[in-house]
Amino acid sequence: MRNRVVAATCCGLLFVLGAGTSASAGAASRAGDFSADLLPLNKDTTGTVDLHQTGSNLEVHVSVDGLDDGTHLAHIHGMRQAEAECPALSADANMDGRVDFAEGLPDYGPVQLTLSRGEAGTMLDYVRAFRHLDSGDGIASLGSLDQYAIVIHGVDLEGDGVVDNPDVDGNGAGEPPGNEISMPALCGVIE
Ligand SMILES: [Cu+2]
Repeated sequence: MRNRVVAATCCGLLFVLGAGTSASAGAASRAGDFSADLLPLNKDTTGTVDLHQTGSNLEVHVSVDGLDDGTHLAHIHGMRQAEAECPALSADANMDGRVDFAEGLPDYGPVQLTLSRGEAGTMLDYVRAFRHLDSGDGIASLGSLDQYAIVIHGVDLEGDGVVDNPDVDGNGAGEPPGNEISMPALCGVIE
């Protein structure tokens, strides 16, 4: 039950932040292989994401090891027709030593596509297929993938070894600096 509450809180926030960006992209047929090297943001580990796009089909392979145990959301982030980047530590506006979800937004942009489906643990290794990416049907009309970035979320802030608390500050707000679920762990630009 606790996990369900956590997920609802988190995804509500992400949905709001991702709203208003669903401009339609061209319906041109696209094909290609892309990849993102996931580099440390708030967690000192690495990973890779391979993406294979054929027309309106997209297959994604997420591979990460060395995460904190617990929940790990994974998204394609970005602003259409703009270059999504991964934030530098200089984006840490409140100087708490981490680039939280909100602090990173100007660089990686809002959520465009959720890759995760409730995965948890220290290692992620899954392949997932998506469809209709160029059809403008409201799922995602992403266009060329190399304008986006991938963010893997979930960092243990309390030191209990588990990513499970969206409100470490305990004020009921679930604000990004104290949100283990939304805290970005790794980021990689799609190339
Ligand atoms: Cu995300």
